[in-house]
Amino acid sequence: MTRHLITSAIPYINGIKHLGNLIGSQLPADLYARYQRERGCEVLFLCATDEHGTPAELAAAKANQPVSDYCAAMHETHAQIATGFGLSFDHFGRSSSQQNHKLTQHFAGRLNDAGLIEEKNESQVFSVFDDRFLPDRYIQGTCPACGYENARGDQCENCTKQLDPTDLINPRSAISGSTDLEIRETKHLYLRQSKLRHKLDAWINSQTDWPVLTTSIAKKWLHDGDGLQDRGITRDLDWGIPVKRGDQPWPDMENKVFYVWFDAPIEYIACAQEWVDSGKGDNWHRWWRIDQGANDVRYTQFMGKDNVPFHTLSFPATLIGSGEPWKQVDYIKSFNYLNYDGGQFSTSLGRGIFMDQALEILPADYWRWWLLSNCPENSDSEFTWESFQIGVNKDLADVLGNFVSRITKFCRTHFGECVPDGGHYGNHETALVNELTQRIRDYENYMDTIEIRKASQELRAIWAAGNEYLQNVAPWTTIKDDLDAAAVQVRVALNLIPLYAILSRPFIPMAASRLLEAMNALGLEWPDNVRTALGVLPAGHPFTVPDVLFAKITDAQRENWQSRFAGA
Ligand code: B3M
Ligand code: ZN
Repeated sequence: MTRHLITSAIPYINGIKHLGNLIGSQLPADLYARYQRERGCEVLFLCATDEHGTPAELAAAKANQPVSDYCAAMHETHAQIATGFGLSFDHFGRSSSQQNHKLTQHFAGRLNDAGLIEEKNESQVFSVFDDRFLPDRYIQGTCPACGYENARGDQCENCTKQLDPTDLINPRSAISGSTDLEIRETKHLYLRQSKLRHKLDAWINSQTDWPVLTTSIAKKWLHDGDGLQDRGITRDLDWGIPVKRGDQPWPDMENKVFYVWFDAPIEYIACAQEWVDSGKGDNWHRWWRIDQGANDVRYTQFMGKDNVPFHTLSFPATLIGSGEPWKQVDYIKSFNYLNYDGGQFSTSLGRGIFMDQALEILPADYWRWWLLSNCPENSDSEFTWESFQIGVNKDLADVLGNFVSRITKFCRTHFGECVPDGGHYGNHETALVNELTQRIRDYENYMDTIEIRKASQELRAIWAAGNEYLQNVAPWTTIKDDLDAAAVQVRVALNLIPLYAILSRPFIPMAASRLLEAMNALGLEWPDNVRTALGVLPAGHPFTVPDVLFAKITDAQRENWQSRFAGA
């Protein structure tokens, strides 16, 4: 069995994330982690809050709090919401951890020893009005590559190009809006990525199975030469990881910190150390060091498309450049954007649904199902309330929920709340076993290759097969003159419930648990053999009719929510 290391892009701490952020990394990563655990694989699933850099500082200033207090409180909020959504991280770490401080400084020291760090006196944008340097997001302006007017100093959100603040056209301070800016000299460290071009090129070219979205972005920035410009990895900020070479001071670099995008991916490794130090794990090396067991780990990363350049160029440059045997990613699953009701999600305008609000109005599984089955996999996709209502009402309530309630109630009426005895499989049952066998193998293939929309369609078809079976055999008719035939039909249909619960658990874990509890069927395994799986509830096995599994969304609710989340 493969051992799976799975990481989700670590969300910035600067506020509660919206559903577009959730489906862009954490939720699909959770789907995959849960699935691989169901299949019996050993999984280490890691995520963390990304706590450094200008997003954190700006948000703390706005909240009028010291940035370390702000981050500590916000981390708890993120963690609680993640639990609410059923995100099954083995550890939810913090990029501000001591483990990450040490490891980031370690990498900087190694890169320096390898001749891959250059100290440069350089020109940085200084705001006279704000009396400070303006790194990264402290500055906004027009993107030199695509002309987008609200590009930030670190990256253009529109075209994904990584930027330096001095690249921006018509720059302005993000703190005060002031355009009274000067260029001043300051010393910084640069990672000489260009020296690693051949190694990175070879590594990216050897990844023949990556999704097109990932490879096209990686190659675009690699071959443009642009993505491989030497990149500044330090900043004139107070909050962050102090610049050191290993545990040694770095002359002339006092009062500077590492750039957030330098330390954030290193947190993937530090997070595994945190997992061990918190007592939950016993050995992180066997996940991260190929000289210590990680050579047989399969490592999969999940992220939005704007994060791809950092994961295909910058972070691999850090790992390769260190000259140490670190585990490299095997597969990068990246996502397009989810739009909201005819526009974009907007944090500043309060437009769209944020994770905390979503959980206030409906249980997590409703969101999980819609988001995953409509995820922006091959192109951007759009959340509309109509589509959400249809997805929930049809798939969850009509297909899955209705099947469960119909058969459990029918059984209760005619045989009581236990699985009926008697009868033998006929043609309908054999056909059902064959159909499910084929569909489950297809479902497994889609889940293994992380084709999420296709997997969700297959799962829906598996649910629908239950309704079709009931429709075809019609136990409500059979029972009038052949009690044995009705018994086998009911027994098969009841057994579909735990089968569905196990298959659906990666998508809708809470509803799946309720089904297994109602059917008194805990501790079941993945249905490798459908015929065997349809016998797990033997004749005489007691169950209870579960409460309504999924309530339908009414038109009134839909209209109410639509106006409530439309934004200012
Ligand atoms: N925090 C950007 C984001 O939240 C960034 C990801 C870091 S992954 C190492 O989209
Ligand atoms: Zn751009």
